[in-house]
Amino acid sequence: MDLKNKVLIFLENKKGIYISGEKISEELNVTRAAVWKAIGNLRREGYIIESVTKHGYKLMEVPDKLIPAEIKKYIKAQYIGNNLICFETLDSTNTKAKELAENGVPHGTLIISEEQTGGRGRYGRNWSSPSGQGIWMSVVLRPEAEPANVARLTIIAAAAVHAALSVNGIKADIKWPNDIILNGKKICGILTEMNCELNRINYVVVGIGINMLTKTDEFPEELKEKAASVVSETGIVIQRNKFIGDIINSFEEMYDEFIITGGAERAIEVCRNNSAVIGKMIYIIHRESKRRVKALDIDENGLLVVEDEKGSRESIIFGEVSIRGMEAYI
Ligand code: BTX
Repeated sequence: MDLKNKVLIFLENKKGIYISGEKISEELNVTRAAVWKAIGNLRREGYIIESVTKHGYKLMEVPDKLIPAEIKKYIKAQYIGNNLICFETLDSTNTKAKELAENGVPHGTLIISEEQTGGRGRYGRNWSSPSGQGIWMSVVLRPEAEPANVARLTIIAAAAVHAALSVNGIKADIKWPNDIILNGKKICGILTEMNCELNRINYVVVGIGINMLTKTDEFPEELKEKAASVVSETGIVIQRNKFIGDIINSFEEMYDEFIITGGAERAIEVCRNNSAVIGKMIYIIHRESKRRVKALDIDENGLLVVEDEKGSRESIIFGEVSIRGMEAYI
C-alpha cells in the first residue's frame, strides 16, 4: 500500500479529530515532509482535509469520486478487484478491458471509468454513461468453463447487482436476462463478451452499467420513457465506491459457484424470484420478427421458458432476443 493510502486510513480511523503530522510520521515511520506530500495528493483527489497549526490534520469529507483506495476498502472478494484500474474517461470499459485482457492482465482485473464516451449495449447499441453519474465497469475473467455456459455470467452479474441493491435497502426487479428495473424503468444493463476457441475460453469481459445519480430530466430525450437511476426512483444516494464493493463481493461468491458446478443456481433463483417478466405477456423480438408470448419461468439453465398463444412452450436462449412489455418498456 502506498503512503497516501496509509495516511488516508490513519485519518479515517481518527475521523472528526485532529491528529498531528508528527504523530502520523512517527506511526508510519516516514518523514513529516512525506506525510505533507501524501496529504497534498489526497486533497488533489478531492478529500477535504483541514489543517490547523499546533493541532494537525482532520479528515472532513470523503469525495464522491471513484477512487481505487476507497473502493478497495469495501471489496471483501479474494481476487476480483485485486487489480483495479480507474479512469476519468474512456470510450468503453468493455473495450478497454478486452484490450488489457489481450495484453495479459490477471483474472479478476476490474476496469472502472467516471465517464464513457462510447459506452456499448448489446447488438452495437449505445449505452449513455455521463461523467460522475453512474457506475460503468468491466471485469476481466479467465474461467475454465464451457464457452456455451458463459451466458450464465450475465445472470450472475444481474443477481449480484440485485443483491447489492437489497443490501442498501432497495428492492429491484430483474428483466431477464440483463436488465435491472426500478418502477418499470431500466437502471442497469449488462454486456458480457467472450473471446474463445472451440472449447477453450481465452477471456470473458462482464460489463455492468448502472445509473446511480442521473435525474429524470437529465436523460437523453429518447431514453426518458424507459431509463431511470437509483436516485431518481428511490431518492437514496448510495456511495458509488461502496456500491462497487457490494456488487463485486456478491458477484465473486456466485462466480465461484459457477466455476465449481458450471451452474448458477443461486443467481437463477434470485432472477426467478424477482423477475419483471414471469407471468406477463411479452414480445420476443428477434431480428425482424416479433412474437407475443407469455413468460412462464426461468429454467435451471437460466433460459426463459415461454408459451405462445397455441400453448406450445420453448426455452429462449439469451443473446438472441430482446423483450418488450405489451405497453411500457416492461
Ligand atoms: P442493451 O442492448 O440491453 O440496452 C441498450 C439500450 O438501452 C439502448 O439502445 C437504449 O435504448 C437504452 N439505454 C442506453 N443507455 C441507457 C442508460 N444509461 N440507462 C438505461 N437505458 C439505456 C445493455 O444493453 C448493456 C449495457 C452495458 C453497459 C456497460 S457500462 C460498462 C460496460 N462498458 C460498455 O461499453 N458497456 C458496459
